[in-house]
Amino acid sequence: MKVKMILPALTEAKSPFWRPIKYSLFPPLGLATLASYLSPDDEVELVDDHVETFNTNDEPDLVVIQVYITNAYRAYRLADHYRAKGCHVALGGLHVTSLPHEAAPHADTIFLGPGEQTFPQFLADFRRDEPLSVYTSTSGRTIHGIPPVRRDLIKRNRYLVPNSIVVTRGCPQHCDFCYKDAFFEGGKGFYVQQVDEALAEIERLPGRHLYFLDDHILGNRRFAEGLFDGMRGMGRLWQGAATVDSVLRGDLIEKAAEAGLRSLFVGFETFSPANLRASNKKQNLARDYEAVARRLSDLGIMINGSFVFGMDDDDTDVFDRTVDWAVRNGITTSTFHIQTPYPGTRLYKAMEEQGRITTRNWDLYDTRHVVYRPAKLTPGALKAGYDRAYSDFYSWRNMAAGALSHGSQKHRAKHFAYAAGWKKFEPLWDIVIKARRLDIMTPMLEAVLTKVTGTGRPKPSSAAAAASVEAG
Ligand code: B12
Ligand code: SF4
Repeated sequence: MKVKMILPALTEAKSPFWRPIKYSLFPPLGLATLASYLSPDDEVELVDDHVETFNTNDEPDLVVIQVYITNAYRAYRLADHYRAKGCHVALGGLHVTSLPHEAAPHADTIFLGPGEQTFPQFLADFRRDEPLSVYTSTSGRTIHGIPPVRRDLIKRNRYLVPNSIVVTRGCPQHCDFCYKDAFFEGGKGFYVQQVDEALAEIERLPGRHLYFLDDHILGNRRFAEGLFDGMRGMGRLWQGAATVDSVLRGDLIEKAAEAGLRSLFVGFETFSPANLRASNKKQNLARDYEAVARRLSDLGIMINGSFVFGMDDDDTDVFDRTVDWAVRNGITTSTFHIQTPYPGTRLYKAMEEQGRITTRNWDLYDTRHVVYRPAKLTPGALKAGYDRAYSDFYSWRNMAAGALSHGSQKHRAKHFAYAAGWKKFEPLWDIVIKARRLDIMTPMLEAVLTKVTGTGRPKPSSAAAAASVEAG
């Protein structure tokens, strides 16, 4: 059987004005995971529209397309194209799960939820010529004993981080704005791989650098401890994501650092307790955000701070306050978002009931556009504040100031190199991407992520000492 798997790109990723490096970070791991359920006799092609142009004149037996919210329109166009030729088109992923009725007219089969149980079931039905039109993942979700990801299908030199990996699914928390509860509805919302299987998957990855794309790598203490014990001594350098509270609790973060954690994506999101309560982000309430930054910095772990603007308690000063805090506390990179009510989430439902959704053009649901009516800000002020936050945070002055907040010379240098490398060298990234040689940048990334030792901290400046975190 001939199978084509496609990760369509969002319109913006194809624009000459956009940042190609952002879309050349990670390979299509979800599709490579699904490909592992195909038989060795199947002829499979995996294409990633973000990083390659591909032929659409072919006629595979089965076309598998992954749909995110911002690539939905292109995904539907590709689906319609292949259906018109008589190919069987299967659509799945987050957006299909949120809006099955929107996706269904473009597909022969749609999939709701994670694919590890439903896709093999569909394949068996398809081979018998009895495929269903909808498969829903409900009970019996597990990632124990899943086959190894088909990494042979990934064109490694097109990605800065070819070694992305997930060893858990979902998250134990329930934030109202997050995709998670909608995607995992009807079954378990957080489950983990077996430690030895996760370690075996890591062993299969060449080089030193890894990026765990798990929503919350510290979410299951027992699993994480086992994983980090197994990884100690492997010489890996890795990045991942976790919540504020999990960084403060116990000594898991020290174990992660010993296992090679060098940079962590942390969901600070907002300093306002009212915002935290309203979005059910309970795990951040009354947590000392500065202590999180200090603890990670002392372990030599760089921080990618996630911050959301436009929640109902935010007014015009939220942008400057957030940037000041991030710079003072040595946050290496910041990911700012304009609050975005994704369909399927409790936030979307609430906004819809209040009549506050202003557009349903999914291309704009990329956290860079205002798609609802904010409470205390005008849409224009929210967008302008968001844009300003990015340019202020990544100004040379603030990158230097943030770097200087760390105790060791090496951490300062790493911070500066990482932040500047990410935001200030676009032409260089473009050249390397065009040459399809992103692999030559990996040693540089690994050098920036090497261990920092002797992190004696400087005495906090009076400004830093005076800074307070409302949520703390
Ligand atoms: C890595 C990542 C990226 C990477 C690259 C993605 C890639 N190459 O795959 C980059 C940095 C480019 C990125 C960018 C963006 N991302 Co992103 N990203 C992620 C992240 C962290 C991990 C995705 C992943 O690999 N998961 C692991 C694999 C194994 O799971 P999976 O891909 O979901 O696949 C499984 C299922 O979905 C299902 N499945 C998927 N497709 C299909 C198809 C069929 C037929 C079947 C049967 C099953 C199936 O089966 C797979 C196995 O279970 C997720 C968060 C998350 N936890 O998912 C956010 C996430 C997907 N991103 C999100 C968003 C909003 C964006 C951006 C718009 C953000 C922005 N401001 O720019 C952009 C746009 C991306 C785009 N192309 O449209 C949202 C999506 C919300 C939504 N409702 O669609 C998420 C959920 C983050 C969040 N919490 O809000 N992202
Ligand atoms: S902690 Fe993060 S991944 Fe988990 S539910 Fe909240 S926003 Fe989603």
